[in-house]
Amino acid sequence: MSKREIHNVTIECVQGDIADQPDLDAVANAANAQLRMGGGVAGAIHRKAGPALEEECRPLAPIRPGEAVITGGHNLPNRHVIHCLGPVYGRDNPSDELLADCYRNALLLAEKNHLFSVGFPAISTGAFGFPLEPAARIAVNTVAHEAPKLLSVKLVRFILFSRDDLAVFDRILGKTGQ
Ligand code: AR6
Repeated sequence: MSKREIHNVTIECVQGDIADQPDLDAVANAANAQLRMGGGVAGAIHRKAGPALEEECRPLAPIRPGEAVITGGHNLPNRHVIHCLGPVYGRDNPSDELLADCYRNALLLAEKNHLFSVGFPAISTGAFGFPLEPAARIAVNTVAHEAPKLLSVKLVRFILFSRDDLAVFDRILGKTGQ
C-alpha cells in the first residue's frame, strides 16, 4: 500500500475488493455500455448493490467509452456508484485518451456531487484487455493532473485486486510528481 499527497489530495493504492470499501463516498464501476451486471468489477458491484442498481441504471444507458454517470449505492456501503465505460483495448481509439476521460469525468461527477472520497478499480485492464502498466500510468497521472482543480474530492483510492497489480500502481504513484 502506498500513499501520496498531491495538491492537498491524498492518492493511495490498496489491494482489495471494490465492493468492500465502506469508508468511501463513492466507488467507480468498470461498467459495460448497457450498465448491466456483467463480470469482474461490474459483477461485484451489482451483486452487492442489489437489483435496484440495474433499475436505476436502465434509463441512463447506453454510455460511450470515456463517459461516466452517477447513481446511488443501494446496498453497497457507499452513497454513490460512478459508472465508467473504459475503452476496449485495440477497438475504442484513441484508447489512452478515452481511458483518461473515464477518470476525469468520474472526478467531475464526484465534484458536482460534493463528494470527499472516491475509489477506482483499474478500469479496462480486465475483460477490456488494456495492458496494466500503461493503464496504471494513465490512471495515476490523470488523477494527479486533476488534483489542483479538486475542491471537494480530497481522497482518491485505487483498489487493486491482485498483489502484482498493486505493485505496479505503487511504483508509478511513487514516481509521480518527482
Ligand atoms: N475489486 C477490485 N478490482 C477487481 C474486482 C473487484 N471486486 N474484480 C475484478 N477486478 P474488469 P474492464 C479487477 O474486467 O476491463 C465486465 O464484465 C480486474 O482484475 O472488471 O473495464 C463489464 O460488464 C481488472 O484488473 O473491467 C464490462 O463488460 C480490473 O479490475 C467489462 O467487464 C478491471 O477488470 C469491463 O472490462
